[in-house]
Amino acid sequence: MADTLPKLLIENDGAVRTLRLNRPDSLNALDDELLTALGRAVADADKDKTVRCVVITGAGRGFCSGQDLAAVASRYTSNHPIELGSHLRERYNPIIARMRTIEKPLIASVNGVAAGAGCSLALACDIRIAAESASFVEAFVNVGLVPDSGSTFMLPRLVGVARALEMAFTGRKVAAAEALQIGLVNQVVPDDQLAAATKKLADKLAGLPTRAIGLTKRAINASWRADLDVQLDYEAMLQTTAGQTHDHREGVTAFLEKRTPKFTGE
Ligand code: T3D
Repeated sequence: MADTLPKLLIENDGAVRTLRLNRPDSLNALDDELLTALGRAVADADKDKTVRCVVITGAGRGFCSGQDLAAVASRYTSNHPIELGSHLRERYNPIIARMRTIEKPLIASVNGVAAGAGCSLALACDIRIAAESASFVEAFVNVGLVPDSGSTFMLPRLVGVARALEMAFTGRKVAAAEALQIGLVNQVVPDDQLAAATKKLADKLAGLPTRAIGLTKRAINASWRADLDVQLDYEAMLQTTAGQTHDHREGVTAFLEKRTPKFTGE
């Protein structure tokens, strides 16, 4: 049956923008229409100064089941050679790259299973908060594929090489409790408290100095390809920028005046 609902719901709550994948019948599988909408929504949130924290979550019982395999069924019934690289380069890679460079905090609120590229989507967020019933599946091997959409980059950095390889080789389901234990998620909460816990964290992050947070993300991303001397210099450069923000001046002034700072994100 064709989808009749918008495949991506965009919700604003103060300075927090939530992007809700909305194809619950397929556990929010990614077809081209949803990928296009998600790519646009991440870019829009990046450009919109009123947005100071972005949440990605799923409707229904799944977070995201990765590539919609039903939508590409025709590949497997024709004799044409299958070429997946161009699909990734065109559709997935720009979204993941933008998620890693958007200079505002990005939270995955993982409400259910995150599989294949859906797992990669969660990994590309800055912080993961998971419901107790959520799980993570590097499902690629189950369909004879290599982890993509950044999983081979993010996963070993989060959980270490041995665990990353084991998850990728076996394609087994990692439950939320184990995900917390191995550093794959930051927090696990009872299912009925996920929305409230996500809101609490998102509101907190949205009220912080957004420029400093963005520059921090830039610095930590850069550290993966730098040596210490280069990184020290980069920190000094970014601190010059942070030092010129309104929020830096406000933070120090508020401290000296013994009051709570009012950060504006500028
Ligand atoms: O261009 C390219 O192809 C390259 C890009 C590749 C990136 C990738 O993401 S490759 C990996 C693709 N994803 C998968 O292989 C995951 C497939 N799904 C599953 O393994 C399982 O569904 C889950 C582990 C995610 C969840 O299992 P479970 O038992 O909780 O649910 P279920 O019963 O399997 O699924 C519920 C429904 O969602 C079901 O539909 P139905 O029978 O109720 O009508 C199922 O077919 C549908 N569904 C789940 N995943 C997908 C999907 N439909 C389309 N595509 C899916 N990926």
